[in-house]
Amino acid sequence: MPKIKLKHKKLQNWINEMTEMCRPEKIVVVSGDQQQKKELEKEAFSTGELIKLNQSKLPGCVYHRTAVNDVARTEGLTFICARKKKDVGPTNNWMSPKSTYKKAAKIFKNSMKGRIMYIIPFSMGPVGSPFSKVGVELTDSIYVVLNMLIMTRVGSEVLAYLGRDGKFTKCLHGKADRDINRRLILHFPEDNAIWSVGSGYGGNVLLGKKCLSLRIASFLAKKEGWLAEHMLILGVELPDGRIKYLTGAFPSACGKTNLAMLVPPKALKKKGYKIWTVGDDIAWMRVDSDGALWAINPETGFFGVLPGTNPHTNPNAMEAIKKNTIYTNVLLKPDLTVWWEDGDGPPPARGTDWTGKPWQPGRVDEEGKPIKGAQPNSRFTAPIAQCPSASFRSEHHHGVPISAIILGGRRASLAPLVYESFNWQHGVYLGATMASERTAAQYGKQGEVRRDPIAMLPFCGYNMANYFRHWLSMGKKMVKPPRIFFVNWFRKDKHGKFIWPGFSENLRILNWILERSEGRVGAIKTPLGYIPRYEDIDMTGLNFSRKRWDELFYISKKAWQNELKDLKKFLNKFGKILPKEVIEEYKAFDKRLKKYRENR
Ligand code: OXD
Ligand code: MN
Repeated sequence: MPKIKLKHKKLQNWINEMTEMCRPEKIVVVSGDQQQKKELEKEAFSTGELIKLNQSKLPGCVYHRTAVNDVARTEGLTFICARKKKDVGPTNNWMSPKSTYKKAAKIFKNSMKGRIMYIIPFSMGPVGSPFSKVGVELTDSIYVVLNMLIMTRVGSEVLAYLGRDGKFTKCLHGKADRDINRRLILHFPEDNAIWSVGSGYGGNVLLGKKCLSLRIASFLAKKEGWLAEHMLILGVELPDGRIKYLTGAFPSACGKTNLAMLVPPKALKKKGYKIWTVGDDIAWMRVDSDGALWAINPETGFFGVLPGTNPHTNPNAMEAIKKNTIYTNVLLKPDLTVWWEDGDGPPPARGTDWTGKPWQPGRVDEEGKPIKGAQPNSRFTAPIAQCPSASFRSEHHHGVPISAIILGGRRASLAPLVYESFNWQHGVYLGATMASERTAAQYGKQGEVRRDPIAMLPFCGYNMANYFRHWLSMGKKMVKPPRIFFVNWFRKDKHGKFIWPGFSENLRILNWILERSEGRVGAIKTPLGYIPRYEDIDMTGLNFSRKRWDELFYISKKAWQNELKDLKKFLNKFGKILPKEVIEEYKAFDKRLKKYRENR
């Protein structure tokens, strides 16, 4: 049996145990240095795990295809294995730790025979910061190693920081035979451990990301008194030179990555506005010694969706992925560059699709449906540092101070463009009751409303009712908690057209949010919360009429009453442990609605 010798006895014992079970032929510790990375790439090119892209057009870029049945997170196969079922709540899949370890061990047994097991020591957040957490991932996939090198801080420095007895999350990943019937994504919060087997898709296998930074971290955050959230972090530089930071929670397919990298519209850029991207997916937030909320992005890379990413929707992302990027499941062009739907330019005359088959525009399947060149969830993995708007604060050990928290969703006809909660408790209620309509690109029925509290439904590592309680208690720890806002960029008119232009123009709304958070501007009180006055939004360079504005902010009493009915069904799932404050807010909103007189 291959062995390595480490100073850290617990780490050593755990690796021995996992080696015993998986039986790799060799063990390699990932050092984080460039030479080793080059060798790993070379090895992956030789086996076909990776394809080298055109190095003069895409320097440092590589290409990977996953198995066709392994293209997205598999929520149905994702489990929280706490000892008591009630601790994971009604929104998580549960299995008992004891029987699950046994079941998964059978799949892991001998699964790395003839293969190499890589040991990846990694730090989520700057190495050594009190905001950060360390993990060690064991994997038999070079693709995982190369992604982790972009997404997190990896290597010898982390091992040195762990010393002889530092705490770490045990992360085990094995590709096994990638049979969907033998695929399991398992979290053992009470053991600070993750086991993922049978998948090669990013969200299931880059264990620092969703598994550690959200599911395990949310459990730890509850215990230790901080917040691990599915949120972007961005800074808005104001014309007076100050930078104010926001975090934002949005369910999938609401443009979170685009918002994190927003480019100001010309007229606002001229006035001196600028955006600083701290992160596009995860925020870890703590109350610091000044009594304010501070946030770090524990990641160092983006793992973003490609279809729909283009110079209009996200020019900064297009810039960020020109070099040193891993492309997964897109169309491969004959010149070894890449293409995806709604990307940059028309489709090539021919290419190889994400499944490895020859492709031409207009190709259809047996049912006559168009065959896509790129998988709808195809991805780029790129270093944040390559993004033109990357923040200079990403290595700061306690991150950035947060002035406002944004929650969002995709609602075609219900929610106004923006509204502000009355206070922290009301803001938590807005978070607990968040929902979004599914798009064609998502699994499930198009247009169907999916409840997704604070965008954490698939990521909360414990009972969500207690998660709401934790949020309520965090508000009491702060001297001046950030204000909480809800935004909906996706309201449509009666012709089915988006009313608000979105993208860059969203900065006008972020600006109002920041003005509100500093008490510099007034607002209109509605049953939902405070909404902006038309004249308070900086519309320089944008032709947007008051009539369209009023359409954006129309509040339909009947539609909201129906929403409350639907919401009740969701909240009832939690039974008695739902915090009384959430029920109080529900009732107060119901009462405000009853009194409300629509003016149309
Ligand atoms: C992601 C997701 O990949 O939320 O970030 O699914
Ligand atoms: Mn995400």
